[in-house]
Amino acid sequence: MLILHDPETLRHNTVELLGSRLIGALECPARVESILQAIGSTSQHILKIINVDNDAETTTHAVLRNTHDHGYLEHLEYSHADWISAGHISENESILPECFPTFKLPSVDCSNSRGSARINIPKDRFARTGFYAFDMSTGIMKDTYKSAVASANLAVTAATLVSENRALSAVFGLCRPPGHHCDTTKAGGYCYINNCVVAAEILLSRQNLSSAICDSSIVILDLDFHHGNGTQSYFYDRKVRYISLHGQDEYPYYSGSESERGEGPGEGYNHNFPLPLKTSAERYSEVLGKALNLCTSAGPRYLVLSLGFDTFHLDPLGSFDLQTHDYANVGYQVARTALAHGIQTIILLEGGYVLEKLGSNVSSFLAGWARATAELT
Ligand code: SP5
Ligand code: ZN
Repeated sequence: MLILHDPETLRHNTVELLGSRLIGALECPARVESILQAIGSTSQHILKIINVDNDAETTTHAVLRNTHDHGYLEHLEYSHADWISAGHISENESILPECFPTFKLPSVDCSNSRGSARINIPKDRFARTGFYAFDMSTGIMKDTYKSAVASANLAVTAATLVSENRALSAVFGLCRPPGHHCDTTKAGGYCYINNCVVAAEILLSRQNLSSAICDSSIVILDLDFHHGNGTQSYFYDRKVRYISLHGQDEYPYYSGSESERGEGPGEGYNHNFPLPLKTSAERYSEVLGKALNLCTSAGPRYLVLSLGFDTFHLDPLGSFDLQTHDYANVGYQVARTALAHGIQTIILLEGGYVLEKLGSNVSSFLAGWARATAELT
């Protein structure tokens, strides 16, 4: 497995309101450090260090502008400095929202966003932070934008490498911050830029396709414990299949039900598998089998795998019952399906918050992947 990492992704380190406490965000640099340490101790994988300043960055900025709201991107890039110059925070503090635009107003401006009516952008800088966020777990600190771009750049690089080399069966981007909760206009759930959207659009553009037209060449499978509301919403009216296994009635609370099947041209392309509290590894594997059957049904060329490890039994933000050795089976199951169908996989890291175990869980997943690869190639 080719694994991609950019040290710039380690700079983002912020706060969140969890329960009623303002704490250091559980999504922290030590997560990726734990993974690097674990994969460093085996020689089975190739770790490639990417620097966001390389050629791919131009492509990354282009795909960001094509997929994400421009006002939102500017907010990510400049709001921290703006708050500093206004004297509201010091260099090492983070911005958090205080008020969200949930009011029903007579004057709405739908012109700058697809799908949802938008309230006018507030002039007040405190208010603007709420306009561009949907929760309080997504603080903006001085390096957030740099890390988010580096994270997205890993998705771009993974997608580019896979599309340039048919023999490369899988590339794993150690993305952080994660992406699947971001809907391209708002930050939330530790996500600022939707890396999965970015990877999918790169894969499509390199085939001279766009998600706006019929396309079955890519399929997205989301195995983070939480429903990928942002990814679902981006593809909801498009013919790109999105499949998610996640905790039922858990964060982000307002999406992820089985009844969400896609709309318009995308109707029938969205598949949610909400699973109850304490779902066992056996049950998880059974549902994953169904999801993988859906993945292969239209003969895709690429699988984009949003991979979270917050399905771990000890995760503070999850409630499933997977243990370290179970990730080997998850890796094996996905890899067998992908390899048997000639599908190339782009794996993007999403959640997983048990720092001491995240590295071993990722290693276990990779060992399962390697076993399937050894059997099938
Ligand atoms: C990428 C990702 O995994 N984001 C998740 C963000 C979740 N943030 C808020 C979670 C609130 C959880 N409440 C306690 C649940 C304990 N089972
Ligand atoms: Zn998650």
